[in-house]
Amino acid sequence: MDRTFVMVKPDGVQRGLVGDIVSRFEAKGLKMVGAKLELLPEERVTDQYREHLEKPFFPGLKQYIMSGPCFLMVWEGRNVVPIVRTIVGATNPAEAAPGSIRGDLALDIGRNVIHASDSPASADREIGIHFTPAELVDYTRIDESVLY
Ligand code: RTP
Ligand code: MG
Repeated sequence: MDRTFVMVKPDGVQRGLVGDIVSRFEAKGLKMVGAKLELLPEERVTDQYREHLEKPFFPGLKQYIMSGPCFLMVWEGRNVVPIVRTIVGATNPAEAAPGSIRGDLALDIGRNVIHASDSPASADREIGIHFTPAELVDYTRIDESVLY
């Protein structure tokens, strides 16, 4: 089954948005298979955002992500990577559709509340950065027979 890495950024944790965000993925029918609240070390932030290392916003991005604990999750479901990106909304909250997490809950591209993997390859890579296999659990959602 497909998996993706999702992370509520420090602004989302500090604003008390974790429950709202988790609810949206649960209500969609996706399955949470890993979760933890963690202050990320610099190496993992750099690895996570390595495609942006040379961008002018990188130092500010790193400072933002390390400014407090993040809520890290792995979600599972058919086509979960693009489905989660749609639920998250456009990178710039000013362009994110109403009903999406960033459209509803964020205002500024530099404080856009949440991260989600942008492809299945990124998801595999990012899950490997942040979770050990033992931290990912196996269980059955009540509606799984309908989903799969
Ligand atoms: P993310 O990786 O966090 O899920 O966001 P994304 O795919 O929608 O956007 P991406 O292009 O990967 O950018 C990563 C994060 O960097 C910050 N950013 N700031 N100031 C800026 O112009 C700027 N551009 C990007 C955002 O926090 C963005 O989510
Ligand atoms: Mg990205």
